[in-house]
Amino acid sequence: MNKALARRWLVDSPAVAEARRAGRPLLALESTIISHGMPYPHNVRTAREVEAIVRGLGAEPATIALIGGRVRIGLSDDELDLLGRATGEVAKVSRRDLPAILSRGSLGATTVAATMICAELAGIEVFVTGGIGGVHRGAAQTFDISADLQELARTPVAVVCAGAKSILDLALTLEYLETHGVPVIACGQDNFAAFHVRDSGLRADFRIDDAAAQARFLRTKWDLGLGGGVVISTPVPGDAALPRDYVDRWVAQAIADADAQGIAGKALTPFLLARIEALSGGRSLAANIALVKHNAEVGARLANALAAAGHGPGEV
Ligand code: PSU
Ligand code: MN
Repeated sequence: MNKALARRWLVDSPAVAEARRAGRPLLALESTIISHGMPYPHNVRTAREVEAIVRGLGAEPATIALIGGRVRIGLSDDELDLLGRATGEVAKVSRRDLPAILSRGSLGATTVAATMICAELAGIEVFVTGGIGGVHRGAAQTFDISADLQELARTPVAVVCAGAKSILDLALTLEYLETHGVPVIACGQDNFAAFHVRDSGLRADFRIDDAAAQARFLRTKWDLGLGGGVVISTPVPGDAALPRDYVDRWVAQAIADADAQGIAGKALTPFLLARIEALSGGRSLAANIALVKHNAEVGARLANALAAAGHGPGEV
């Protein structure tokens, strides 16, 4: 691949360009969470608050989206608002969709998969999201496995998340990641997180709480040429976590509604997110906002630690 050619499709925001000049670490943020993951105006407000948290910890947020035929690395407040408001006109862009939306020059919000691709091209090693996509329940029949998992297998970016939502089959999601050699690191507890709920009941591969140790893990993987991504799972803050039995009920109802309405393909995840939010009377949104902010702290610390970490083996 000709990376110089690929980079001609990327444009840094003035703030990102300034951070690069100053040698400050960059932290990638996705935009599908803004356009398809939360309702307006909570989505835009949260995106701005997340950016402020990252800046407060000394890193520069680079929210990634497709605007005017370019991959934009870092967005202005007006651009965040555009993505959050114009939701009907913003395409949900995964790996498959990148060439369509870029060549057409229309508005696109990047999923975890597409944000990883763009972050790597932009030289950004850490990316913060809410929850990753995964193996959907019933995937044995539907084959519905998020392209996020394939991307984690191939693209060298660390993805900080609160695990994944229980709209997915979390056990199969972890199996899939294992098959493809993607390490799942738990931060703050031993188990993989389940988005609204702190504990999925499933053990992560490794527990590493300290950002410097997480950075050494990543450097070791990438120094060795192992490539690919790493999942860093950290649970929703305790005061914002939701009771598991409630979440189970909302998820079951949302999946039944999707089945009844024949919702499938890329529309399924946004449908389930919106349905759960409605069924929970907004409680899922509050948890979502709290966990994204917490993830941003974990991600910013990791971005700083990676900037400080050297390459090669440390002293034994
Ligand atoms: N899960 C969430 N919130 C989200 C998404 C997933 O809890 O906003 C979004 C992310 O952008 C993720 C995408 O990459 O949905 C996965 O979509 P699919 O399942 O269609 O691959
Ligand atoms: Mn899918």
